[in-house]
Amino acid sequence: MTATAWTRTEFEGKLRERGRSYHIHHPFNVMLNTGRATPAQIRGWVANRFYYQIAIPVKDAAVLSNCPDREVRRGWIQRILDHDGFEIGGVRDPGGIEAWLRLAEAVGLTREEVEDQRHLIPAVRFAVDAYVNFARRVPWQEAVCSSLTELFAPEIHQQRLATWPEHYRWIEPEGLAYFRNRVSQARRDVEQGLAVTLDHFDTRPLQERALEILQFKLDILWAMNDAMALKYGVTP
Ligand code: AHQ
Repeated sequence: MTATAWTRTEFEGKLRERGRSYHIHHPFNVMLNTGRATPAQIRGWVANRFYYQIAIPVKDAAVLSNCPDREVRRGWIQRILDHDGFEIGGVRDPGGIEAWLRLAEAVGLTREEVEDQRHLIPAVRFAVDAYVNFARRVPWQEAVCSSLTELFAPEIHQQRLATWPEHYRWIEPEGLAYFRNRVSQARRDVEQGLAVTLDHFDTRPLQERALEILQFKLDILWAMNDAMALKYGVTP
């Protein structure tokens, strides 16, 4: 006898409950956002997270390539523009990957040493590649569901904006532009991602599958922090 499906409100609540495993609670991130990170730990984080940032538009293109629904694609394609930037009808936006490279320069890295991935930890590469390959392989609605770690992202971006300027005066403030842009972009992303997820996963087994998918992506973010903590240490 299959349990009855949760209501949309109950289901959204179950998704949000998984925020307990979000990487905002990882010791490495707590160190970063409570001002205890050394410049070397911050540079290591920025250089390794760059690989995640450049993977996002590739992941999103995989979702688009699997998605036959034009309405969904019209919304989803915005994510690629957010990261890769664009020049459309005279409107230019350098995009989030460019903003991340400005963050890299603001923390004392060169663009070259970030782009050539010399600092990339193998386990970070494997975790990020697992995300991209997941999005290529699964039904597009499951890939959409995996983006819902962004339910918890506005808080982590706002936390950085609130704490880094006072803790890390050596970082030029304009380097934090990426986090400023993501607060609103993440909110808009989540609106679409949550709507697709609440609509598609409409039986209890499917809803349980959605929670598994979200946990898989939460584990990817957590594993990236584990790798950086091992390599750069966590200053108590
Ligand atoms: O900068 C981030 C970003 O562009 C995205 C896209 C989204 C996805 O499609 O999975 N997730 C995500 C995230 C970004 N930043 C992370 C951070 O901690 O700065 C958070 C991460 C997420 O919550 O998945």
